Amino acid sequence: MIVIGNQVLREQIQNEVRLFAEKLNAPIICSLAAKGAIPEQHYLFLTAANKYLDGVYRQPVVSDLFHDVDLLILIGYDFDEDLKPSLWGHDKDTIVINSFDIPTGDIFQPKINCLGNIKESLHYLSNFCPTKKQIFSPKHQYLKMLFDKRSAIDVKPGTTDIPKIIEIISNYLGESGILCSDVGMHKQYAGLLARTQMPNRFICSNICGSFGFGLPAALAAKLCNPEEKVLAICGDGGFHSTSQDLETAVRYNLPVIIIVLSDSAFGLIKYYQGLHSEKPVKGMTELGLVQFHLLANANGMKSAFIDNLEELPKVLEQASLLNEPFLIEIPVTYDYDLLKHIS
Ligand SMILES: Cc1ncc(C[n+]2csc(CCOP(=O)(O)OP(=O)(O)O)c2C)c(N)n1
Ligand SMILES: [Mg+2]
Repeated sequence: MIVIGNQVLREQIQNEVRLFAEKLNAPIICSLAAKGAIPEQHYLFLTAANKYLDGVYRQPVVSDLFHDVDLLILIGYDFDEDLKPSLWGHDKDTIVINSFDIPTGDIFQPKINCLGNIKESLHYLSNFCPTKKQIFSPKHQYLKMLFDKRSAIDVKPGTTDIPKIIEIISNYLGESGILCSDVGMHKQYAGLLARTQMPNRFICSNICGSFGFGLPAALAAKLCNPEEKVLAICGDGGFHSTSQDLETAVRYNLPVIIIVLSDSAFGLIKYYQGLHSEKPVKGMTELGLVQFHLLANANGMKSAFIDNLEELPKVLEQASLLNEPFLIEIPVTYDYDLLKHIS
């Protein structure tokens, strides 16, 4: 299996990586930071991956993903991108191919560390690579179908269909639109489920994972790509860190769309408290109700409040036609018990 990290995008060597994978006939996964290195409909591409896969797909995906894998070739990979070696266990052989050394410390020891120009390493290694006859194991065949569909996820009654929101956003953005994600539960859904066909079309804060990233990232993405649709997806908690940039967006008239998923909570933290059977601490992870659509108006920005997801595609199109910054507030109820559904 080939595992792609963000260095591949930084060095713009995604085509060489794809050709290498095609020569080997090896399945491909990537970190959230490397989304778009390989178009997600590519016949060898399985999924962007991290530890939230099981929860988002509500079934034990991670163990099946790595079950039949005997060798992982990690290209431009940094374990800090949240695709940790613990996901595949420590009993599998690994080859790291990177242009600079990332100290792995006690986290994992690659069997071979192939350090130097990645393009040249791939070129050299491909002379020795046998081609696998069978592309996918039966488990990978099933997973490919699941990942390509994305919508195969059931939604627990009383919770919001977050995968549906991500699907609508992906449809709106098309192939070249840019999705910037803030940090929280919503980032895991967006990172694992958004369809990303081109490099640098999914932007999120990795390693530091600082929330408040989504809105300013979207403004920067729009400045760099004025012709592209740009959308920020944010949670209500993190959004407060940089919500003053609503005014920046208005002042510079940067036509980005900002979606705030409002669960009146630090959702991801509440999720972890649930996993550890802790009660959410009132006033710590649960927040008061904020009317984000009014906050946008207070900054001179138009907005919409949507409590029926059916309306979202139309509102996105209308907002896009306005050609000015626009905020959409969506109240959500996350499924905080995600992993408990896996037997
Ligand atoms: C600056 C900063 N402080 C704290 C955290 C830890 N943290 C990660 S996610 C999260 C909760 C995010 O809540 P929200 O923005 O509402 O998103 P949700 O999880 O509800 O989708 C927190 C506190 C962080 N990543 N960055
Ligand atoms: Mg929240």
